[in-house]
Amino acid sequence: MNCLFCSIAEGKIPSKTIFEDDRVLAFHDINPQAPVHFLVIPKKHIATLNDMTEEDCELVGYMTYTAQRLALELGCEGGFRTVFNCREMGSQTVYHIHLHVLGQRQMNWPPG
Ligand code: D5M
Repeated sequence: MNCLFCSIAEGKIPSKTIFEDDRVLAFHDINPQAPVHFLVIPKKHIATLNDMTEEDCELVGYMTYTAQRLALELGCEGGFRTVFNCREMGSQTVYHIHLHVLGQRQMNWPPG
């Protein structure tokens, strides 16, 4: 399977890693949209949120907890945004789920 984020998780493609354990990897986004912009991915390949099953609930919850913990470590105690883009209409470009974490600037609503 040819998946960019699986290759990053396997260390075959370098990334600016922030945190890694046996379940998740967090790394800085290559095209940051805020002073803090990193991605949290599961090491397990799940293509889109539509492909998540009930057995993935704990893993996705752990991704969210990792996002929160790292956002605070990176100085986002005033708030931050998390985003899962899903498929074409959600503007997903990399088909391995990833939680965007953006911070250190004022976010607006609704997003574009
Ligand atoms: O977002 C996919 C995100 O992945 C987008 O913000 C760029 C980022 N990206 C793509 N390639 C890399 C590498 N190699 N390192 C770090 N970040 C990367 P989406 O939600 O799918 O639109």
